[in-house]
Amino acid sequence: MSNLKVIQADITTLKVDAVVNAANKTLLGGLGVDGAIHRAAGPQLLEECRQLHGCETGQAKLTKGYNLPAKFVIHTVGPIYSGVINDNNLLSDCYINSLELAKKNGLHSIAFPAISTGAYGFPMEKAAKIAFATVKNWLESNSSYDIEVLMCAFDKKTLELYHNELIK
Ligand code: AR6
Repeated sequence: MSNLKVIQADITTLKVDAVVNAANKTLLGGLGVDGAIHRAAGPQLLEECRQLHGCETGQAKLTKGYNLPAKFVIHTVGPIYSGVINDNNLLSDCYINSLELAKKNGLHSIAFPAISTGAYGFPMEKAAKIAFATVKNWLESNSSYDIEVLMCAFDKKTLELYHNELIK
């Protein structure tokens, strides 16, 4: 049985098979959740990321978790919000491709941050609707695969929004 949960946490503290990183196309680190994940994982993460030669928006790539409690990191690149419809599709792709990568690697728990809602400017409410609709749909379409999905809110306001989306 798969399940979807909402939590408020620093994603770098979560003991899951994979944490998702809201990275940029270089995959060479940055601020926000990306910076926090690289700091907590240690310099070996950047070394492995250098071998990946970047990542396109909406796509996802896997590395080890190094010093993180999580075994792996799934790096995905959210869209920089500009208000066009394609932003929504690309954000949805981030969730789908991360889940597909987790499944392909036999991972059974994954934690997502609120991709694109910080530096990349995606409105939180809109992003939350897309994130939950996408993940629920993926879980339904992959109901024979067991995976626990944690939607990780960094602050209380996001947690409340996430709770509302969870029960919809
Ligand atoms: N745990 C969980 N969530 C967090 C954490 C954390 N430790 N830190 C921040 N958040 P952002 P983006 C939340 O800016 O918008 C980087 O420089 C935060 O509150 O990290 O996809 C990359 O290198 C927000 O809701 O990612 C890229 O250049 C959410 O994570 C760019 O920022 C995403 O905020 C990506 O921007």
